[in-house]
Amino acid sequence: MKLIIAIMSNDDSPAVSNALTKQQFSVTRLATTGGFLRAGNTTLLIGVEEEKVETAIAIIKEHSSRRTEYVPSISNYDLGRYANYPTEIQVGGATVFVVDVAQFIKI
Ligand code: 2BA
Repeated sequence: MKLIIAIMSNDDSPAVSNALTKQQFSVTRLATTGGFLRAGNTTLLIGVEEEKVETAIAIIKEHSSRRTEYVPSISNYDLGRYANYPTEIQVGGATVFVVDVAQFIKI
């Protein structure tokens, strides 16, 4: 058995955990904080049989891949008027660890 530890943004985690749960994976959600940015993120713990690890990672990837989004930026004065230029930002992405489970016991 393996334990998948997946750290992702709070925005992506509901879609990831819903998709995993629909596919019969068991998921524990932890509210965590990134050490560098000190911003909230979500860590999912997913205990899976070894042969299902790739399926779980594919689901995580589908719903949390790094992508480009556009947000309105601060207005710039241009051509005699103020104009809003969208700014490109990178959102999403997940950090995934897969570790061996020595024992799995439900009491
Ligand atoms: P990512 O590398 O995508 O990491 C996103 C979050 O995943 C991290 O949040 C942290 O909570 C977790 N994480 C990533 N790698 C990890 C690891 N090896 N062990 C444990 N947890 C891990 P933050 O720590 O707030 O980092 C946010 C982003 O800032 C990182 O995005 C990375 O692009 C950058 N970053 C992190 N540490 C950095 C450092 N020491 N110097 C420069 N940039 C750093």
